[in-house]
Amino acid sequence: MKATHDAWVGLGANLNDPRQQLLRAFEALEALPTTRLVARSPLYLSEPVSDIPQDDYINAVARLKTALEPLHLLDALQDIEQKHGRQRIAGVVNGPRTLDLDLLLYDDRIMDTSRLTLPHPRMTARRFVLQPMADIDPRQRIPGAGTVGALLANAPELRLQRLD
Ligand code: PH2
Ligand code: MG
Ligand code: MG
Repeated sequence: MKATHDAWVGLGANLNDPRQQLLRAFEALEALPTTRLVARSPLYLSEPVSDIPQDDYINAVARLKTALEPLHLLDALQDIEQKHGRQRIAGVVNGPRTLDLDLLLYDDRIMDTSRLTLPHPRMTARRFVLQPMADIDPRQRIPGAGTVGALLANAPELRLQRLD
């Protein structure tokens, strides 16, 4: 297997036993074809970033080595979301969810299409993404934005509690 690409995935959930959702999602990522889960962050309890009142989230990130191309990896992530009972509600942005898997980084790829934007456009200001990434590698570069560690130092405050 030539799993040569370096991909980072953000995991989030705040419905239906969110901690269990994330643990199952790590297993599903591990089971993807031509893909290895090379690192997983601790789990965090985080305050929702949303205009809609909702429960706290469980967040984490995963680092993969994969031979899947970005859009195939995205298909695979959305497939896992569906299997976890994710329902997308038309017109509702940042609503509660059983499982959200966001492709954050794929090598140093920059792209902006209707299906996929890389790097993930909101990752540079979200502590619930940057903190777990920093636990794995604070020197990781986000194309066009700098290192995870530097971005974390400047990110807006957010209530975040490490769970394990
Ligand atoms: N995801 C969102 C919107 N707001 N807030 C937290 N704390 N964690 C998330 O994963 C999250 C969010 C949209 O994907
Ligand atoms: Mg998201
Ligand atoms: Mg998403």
